[in-house]
Amino acid sequence: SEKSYLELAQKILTKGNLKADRTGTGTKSIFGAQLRFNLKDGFPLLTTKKVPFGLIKSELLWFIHGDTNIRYLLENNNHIWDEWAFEKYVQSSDYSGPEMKDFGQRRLKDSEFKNIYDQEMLKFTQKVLEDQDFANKYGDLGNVYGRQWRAWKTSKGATIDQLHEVIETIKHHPDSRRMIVSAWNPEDVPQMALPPCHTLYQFYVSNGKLSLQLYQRSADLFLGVPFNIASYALLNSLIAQITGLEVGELIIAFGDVHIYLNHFNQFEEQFKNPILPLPTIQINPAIKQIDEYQMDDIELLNYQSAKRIAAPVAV
Ligand code: THF
Repeated sequence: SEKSYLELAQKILTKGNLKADRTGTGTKSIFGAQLRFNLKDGFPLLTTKKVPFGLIKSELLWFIHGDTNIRYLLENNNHIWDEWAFEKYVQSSDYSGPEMKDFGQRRLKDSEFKNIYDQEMLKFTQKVLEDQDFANKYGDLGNVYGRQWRAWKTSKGATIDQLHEVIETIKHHPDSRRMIVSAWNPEDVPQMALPPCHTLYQFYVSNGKLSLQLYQRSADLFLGVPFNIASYALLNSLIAQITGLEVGELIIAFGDVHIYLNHFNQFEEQFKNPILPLPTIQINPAIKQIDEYQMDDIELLNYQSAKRIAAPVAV
C-alpha cells in the first residue's frame, strides 16, 4: 500500500546506511524489503505526489512492443530515457559539440553548463525524431528490457519471446511455478550502460486471479519506484484481461533500495500530504493479444493527488 511505501521511506531516512554510488550523488539505503499491493483496492498510483501516468503507459507499451529505441518515447513526449541515449552519443566520434563529460552531475551544479546541455539535448532529441538513420544509430539503447522480454538471444542464434511464452503458460498451465520473465542477461550485462534494475518477474494464478512479483535489484525510491509500482500493476492488468483473469496482488521484493541525498527534502514535503482514495484504470475490452495494446486502449480514471514534487534524476 501507499502507507507501506511511505513507511519504507521513513525507515531508510532514519536507519539507512550512507553509501556512495555509481552516479556520484550518494544515497541512504537498506538491503532487502517488500511492498505488497492488493490490486482489487484500486490502481496503485501514489496520491501523496502526482505521478505522471502517461509516461508510465508509454514506457510500458515501449517494453511490450519489444522496442528499445527512444524514438517511440519521444513521439509520446516521454523523456525519461533521454540521458542514457545521449550519453552514448556524446561519447561517440560523431559528436563534435561542447564537452559533455559528467553531464549528469555538472548540470545540477553549474547553471551556465545546464543551458548548454539543455540545448545539446534538444538538438539530439530533435535529430532522433527527424532522422531515421541517426535514430537507428543513437536512439537505440541496445539490449534493454524490450529486447530481453521479447527477443532474448540464445547461444544457437535464435530468439525467445519470454513475454509471449509466459502468457501462453498463464492461459494453458496456470498452476505452473515457472512463469518467469528475466531481463537479466549475464552475457549482455558487461556491455550495458544500465543493467536492468527490475531484474525478473513471476506470475501466480489462484482463484481466478493473476498476481505478479517483481525482484528489483536496485531501486530509486523517490523517482523510480512510483513508476515501477504503477508499471507492473498495469502490466499485470493488461495480461489479466487477455487471459480472462481478475487482478490479484502486486509484490515487489527489493535488493538495494535507496534514497538519493538530493531527494530528502522532497520526501519531507511528500510526508505532509494525505493519502487519498486510489484511481482505477479502464482497458479496452476488445484487445485480446498483448501486441495490440496502444496508448488509447488504456485510461486512468478518478486520479486525485497532491502536486508534483520535482527532483533531479541521477545518471
Ligand atoms: N536511474 C535513476 N537514477 N533512477 C531511476 O528511477 C531510473 N529508472 C529508469 C532508468 N534509470 C534510472 C528511468 N526511469 C523519472 C522517472 C523514471 C525514470 C527516469 C526519470 C523522472 O524524472 N520522473 C519525474 C517526471 C519526469 C518528467 O515529467 O519528465 C517524476 O516527477 O516522477 C528506473 O526505472
